[in-house]
Amino acid sequence: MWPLPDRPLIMGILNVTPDSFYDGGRYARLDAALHRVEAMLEEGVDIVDVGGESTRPGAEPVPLEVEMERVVPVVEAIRARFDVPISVDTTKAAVAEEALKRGANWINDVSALRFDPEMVAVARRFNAPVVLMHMKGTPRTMQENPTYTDVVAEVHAFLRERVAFARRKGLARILVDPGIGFGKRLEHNLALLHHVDRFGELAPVLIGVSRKSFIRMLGAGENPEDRLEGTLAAAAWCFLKGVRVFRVHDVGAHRKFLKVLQAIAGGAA
Ligand code: HH2
Repeated sequence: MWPLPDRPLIMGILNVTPDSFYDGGRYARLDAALHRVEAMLEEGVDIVDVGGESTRPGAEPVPLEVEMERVVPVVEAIRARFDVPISVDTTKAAVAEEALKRGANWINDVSALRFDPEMVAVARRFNAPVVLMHMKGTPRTMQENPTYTDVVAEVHAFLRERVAFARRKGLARILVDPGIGFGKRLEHNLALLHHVDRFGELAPVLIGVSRKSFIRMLGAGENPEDRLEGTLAAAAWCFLKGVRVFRVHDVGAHRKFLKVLQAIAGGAA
């Protein structure tokens, strides 16, 4: 799926983990994961993002073999049954490579090619679109007192450098993501969302706000289950600010929501 179509894309989250903050444990079994993909397709998903390592604050890294065992069979089974683009949410080049060999299409690397020096070569070999996300620190430590002088300028400079690095290494299919919740306090997340259009100067923007804790901090949903309205409000803002890909748990809700926004934005009768 490149170049990106000129409409907002919905990336459906499929965490095949025991511990993700919202869907942890739900899709760890292969049949449950496949049912979830089928439901997402019925709801209008554009690309399924398969992840085998939780990156919620405080999460411990998962050993390579464990992540492989979680991700690779699921990618293979999705590819065998469904005609849907697949993204692999990993920072490990070996996981990305195996997933791409079995039919995955995109790499979603929350470390922006920093954690594994082999990742860039894998992306180049498969000519895969790559999501470069900003994170301060690692998931285990990132929420320990994150500080910025000017969060928007700092994240912009980081992503600009990462895009330049990726281009230098021969990658041409790049998206950027300011990394909501990854080493950010509430005010940092709000500033990044407020100015999210700025990142569009660098590359098409992907955003992941789905049910995240900044929504709780705004008093709009104590538990992840209660945060759909807040998620959709953030999605509406991002749509109006030119975000191209929405990484979400609730595919159907976003599809309906974006249909109406698109129609109004386009002035359709
Ligand atoms: N957020 C999460 C994971 N991967 N990738 C990108 N590009 N952008 C994001 O904002 C993003 C991401 C965290 O959310 P989730 O997958 O729902 O939870 P967990 O990390 O606990 O598995």
